[in-house]
Amino acid sequence: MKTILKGKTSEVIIDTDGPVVIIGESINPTRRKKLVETLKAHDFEFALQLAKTQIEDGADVLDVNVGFPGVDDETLLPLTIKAIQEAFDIPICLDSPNPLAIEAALKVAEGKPLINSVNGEEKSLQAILPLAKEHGAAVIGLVMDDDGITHDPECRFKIAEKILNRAVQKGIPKEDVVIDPLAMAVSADPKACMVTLETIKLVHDRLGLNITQGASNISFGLPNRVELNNAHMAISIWNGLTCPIANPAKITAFVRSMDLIRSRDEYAMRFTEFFYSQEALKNA
Ligand code: THG
Repeated sequence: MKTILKGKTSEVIIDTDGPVVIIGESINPTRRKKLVETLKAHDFEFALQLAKTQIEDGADVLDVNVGFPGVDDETLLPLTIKAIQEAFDIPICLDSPNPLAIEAALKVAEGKPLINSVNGEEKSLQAILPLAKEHGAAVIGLVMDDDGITHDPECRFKIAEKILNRAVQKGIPKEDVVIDPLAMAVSADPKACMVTLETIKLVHDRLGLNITQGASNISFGLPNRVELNNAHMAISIWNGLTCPIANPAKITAFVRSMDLIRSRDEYAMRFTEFFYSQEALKNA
């Protein structure tokens, strides 16, 4: 299954049989005071710097989230996306819980973006799917619905299937639906990772769709986060995860290793290229 995303002229293929695609998470105000302050002032320099660093570190797509208390994201999300796509030819993942902000962002996004996100709630399906269809965008489906979040992988799978069916009914191609199995903190729930890993397997085996997840969600509240995230990421990728939302500075070397081990990187080309590009940056 191939989900094709586009920037101004660039193209990124998320392929269930290909290498892992990295969606850079860093343009997100969570714990980034400076991003909040600069975005409030419509000063995009810092956001552009985060974009540049993430691209150098291996991001294929950039997640853009401008959610902070009091924000007018209907104005700010499109402005931020325009600034980023004027400077960088990269596909965007539009990250907002507000359908009006998503709609405004879709009007200015170049190429073919990824909407983050729709979920199985009736009002979300009705607000987001028509926008994805109208703008020819791909969409992330979160496996929660009007009954909230279930801890049964079969129930999470059923929500994924429902989102897919509703999208296809609306005329969205099935390859443009990417499922998020809801990675959550294992410190709060000892079964959190197992539920997510099993959901990934079910969605991969039965629907064959591309799968994303927040790579660092599972380690909230714990030390040694990178090691913990990567252990979880290895099993997730083995089960069918194809496009994590992550900090590329912390995940790219690991992802290149996974691709090489899984025979998705002939002659270790991407593995070594990444190593030498990082060496060049260090010596620049
Ligand atoms: N699924 C989908 N979208 C998502 C998430 C998801 N969007 C938001 C979030 N989860 C993923 N994005 C981020 C952005 C920033 C941080 C974490 C997730 C972040 N993390 C570190 C922390 O928590 O302390 C700090 C930065 C770092 O480790 O470098 O800032 O699950 N569809």
